[in-house]
Amino acid sequence: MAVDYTVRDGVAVITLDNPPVNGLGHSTRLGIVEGVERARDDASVTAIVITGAGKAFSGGADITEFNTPKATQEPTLHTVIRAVEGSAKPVVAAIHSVAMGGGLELALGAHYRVAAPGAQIALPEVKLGILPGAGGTQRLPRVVGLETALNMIVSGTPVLSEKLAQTALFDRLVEGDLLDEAIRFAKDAGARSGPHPKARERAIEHPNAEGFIQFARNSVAAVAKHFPAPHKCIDAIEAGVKEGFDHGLAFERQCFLALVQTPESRALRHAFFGERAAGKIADVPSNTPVRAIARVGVVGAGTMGGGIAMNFVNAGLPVTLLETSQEALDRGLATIRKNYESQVKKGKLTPAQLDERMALISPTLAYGDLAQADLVIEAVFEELGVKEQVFTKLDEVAKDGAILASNTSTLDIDRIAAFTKRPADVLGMHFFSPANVMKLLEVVRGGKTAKDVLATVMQLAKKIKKTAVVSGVCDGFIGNRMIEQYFRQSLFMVEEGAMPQQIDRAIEAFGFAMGPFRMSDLAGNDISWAIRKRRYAEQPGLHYPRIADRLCETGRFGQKTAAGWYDYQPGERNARPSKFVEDMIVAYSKEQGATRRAISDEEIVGRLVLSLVNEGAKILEEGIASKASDIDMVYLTGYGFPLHRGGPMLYADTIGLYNVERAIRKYAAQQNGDAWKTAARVTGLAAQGKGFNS
Ligand code: T1G
Repeated sequence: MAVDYTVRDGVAVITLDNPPVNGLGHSTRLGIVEGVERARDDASVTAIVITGAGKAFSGGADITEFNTPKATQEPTLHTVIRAVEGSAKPVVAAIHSVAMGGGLELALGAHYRVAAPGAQIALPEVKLGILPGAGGTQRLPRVVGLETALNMIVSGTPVLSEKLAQTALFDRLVEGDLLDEAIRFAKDAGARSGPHPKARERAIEHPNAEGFIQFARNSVAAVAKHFPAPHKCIDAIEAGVKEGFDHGLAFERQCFLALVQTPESRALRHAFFGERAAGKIADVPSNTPVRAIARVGVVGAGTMGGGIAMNFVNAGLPVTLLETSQEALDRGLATIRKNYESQVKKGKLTPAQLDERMALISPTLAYGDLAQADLVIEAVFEELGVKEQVFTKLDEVAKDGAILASNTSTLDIDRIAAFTKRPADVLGMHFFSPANVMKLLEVVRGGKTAKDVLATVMQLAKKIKKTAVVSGVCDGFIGNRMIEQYFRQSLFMVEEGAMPQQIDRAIEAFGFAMGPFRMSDLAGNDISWAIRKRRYAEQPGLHYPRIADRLCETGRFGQKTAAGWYDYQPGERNARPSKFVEDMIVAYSKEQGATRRAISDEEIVGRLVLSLVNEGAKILEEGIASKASDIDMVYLTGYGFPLHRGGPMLYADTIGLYNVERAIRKYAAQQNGDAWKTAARVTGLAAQGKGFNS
């Protein structure tokens, strides 16, 4: 049973014991009700304490039960809370570490609550696309006030227990032994005659509730563009304010049942578990010993090297930063300092912290200064010969056991590892620009990369707050390999009849932050031009649209030349459709003898997104990615795929692989060449009626 029951000094102690976070799964819910009834029937018991074993009071409902029969199997959380709140003997919730979601709602059903300082108190359901579904929208405003409750519920952000100590949420903040104090408190309460206080009976006081709620609605509108849950949170709170507790509770229940079925909630829950699943590698046990990383070396102080260095410095790790010239080194350090100074200006960093962080960086021109580094990451020019020089040198100077990582975005890690006598210590750590901001880190596992090296880097990624996804070795790993097909389709569609601005508008309406042409103008059209030239040389038979080459031949590299697919006013970043580019495109199509046709937004979105899905399916087939949710995490954290869609692979599941396969067949029929060879994984899963994530 996921609940322990003991009696101490006439007080029944019900301890939630359902690792890892005392999720309120069915067996835990049952245990609580049985504990309350057992205490009720025991004349020697005068009061009840509910507390949590391990690292949480409770992390809330068991999300893994959602949309399964267990989630609504009695006793539901409502039933549990009614049993607690209806107990004639006083119930004290003793909270430590974490009280979130249903866990906080359970505590709100208790008559009293005592907490240790530092406990994270939250109703984070909105982050899962739902809302507190067990009375949180009704009880929390009654104990912490309307404004604090609404902000907590709509943001889902945890508040530390001591910050709420002066509210009616807590009767006491306990510095000493929490359980001892809770039992003492319960014993005293038990000695007092009832009835004992119930949060539901308190009034919600606010001088202008209606005005505040309207203000909250206006401020939520901006952040909740693609998500229904924040609005529903406010609706449920408002129902309780206007119509009273019971009506509010019933309305909250309706909202919860509606939201938990939405694709947006499914996407957010998918991302929640996907983030955690990414850190698990099937053949690397979670207890694999890791190497100590106390000092990091970074080779290259350019945009990437500087950003990479900042990640480790931000986590308090000293970094030795190597460059080939003093001028390059000074420039790199100046950029890092400028980045920190802008954070100081925004109040995100104090001047003292800026100095502390800069002091953690040891600039050098000598490879020998990397000898003590436990991990060295190279971020030098993307050319195999240069990588060879660097890794040959690193192999000479780095200490035994040092991990040697390449930030390469496309080159073969196995070939790089072969430049050293220690291939087991070599892997890829592909950061995304700007490296100190983007959450995604592709960890590229070479054929010889040792398991403890992988485990070490995956743990280190958490420390530097990155979402690390393991990729096998192939051209472009996971993200760039897929985005290549996406850009390829965008160029085909320009040649066939669409204009850049139509394509960008269509995919941005789907939810991407930036369409392919604005993105290319931002990154620099010459970057992708260089990659295409390499591609043409490697795969001469490849059918590739050449319109982008034509653009680059005119020198229109994007924002950096104030002209790309779009025109830009000097110093401005907003993209203006370009008559020159439109004329060039029309002339090109004519030159190719192609008859331009109108292409619908639906076809644009379908071809762009399904080109990602189809390539992602091939990546799964080849074992480059081990699970579909890893691919989704790459796209959600590194490529601006809309979070409310859950990633390309979940989106494919949402529309159904049967429909994905039909659409791919349609695109293949209308477009010559090999662009649309349906992945066997798509066909296979569609035939079984399955999805990538089922
Ligand atoms: N349900 C199921 N599993 C959960 C879980 C949950 N609520 N919370 C965490 N886990 C798993 C997680 O997947 C991971 O699994 C392990 O626990 C450790 O998590 C009615 C309906 C509590 C702050 O949204 O924010 O209540 O990878 O790595 O960093 O209104 O987990 O080990 O197999 O995150 O110490 C609302 C979500 C639910 C809280 C701990 N509650 N969890 O952080 O560990 S909906 C939440 C968290 C609800 C009611 C509604 C964090 C944490 P594995 P972790 P951590």
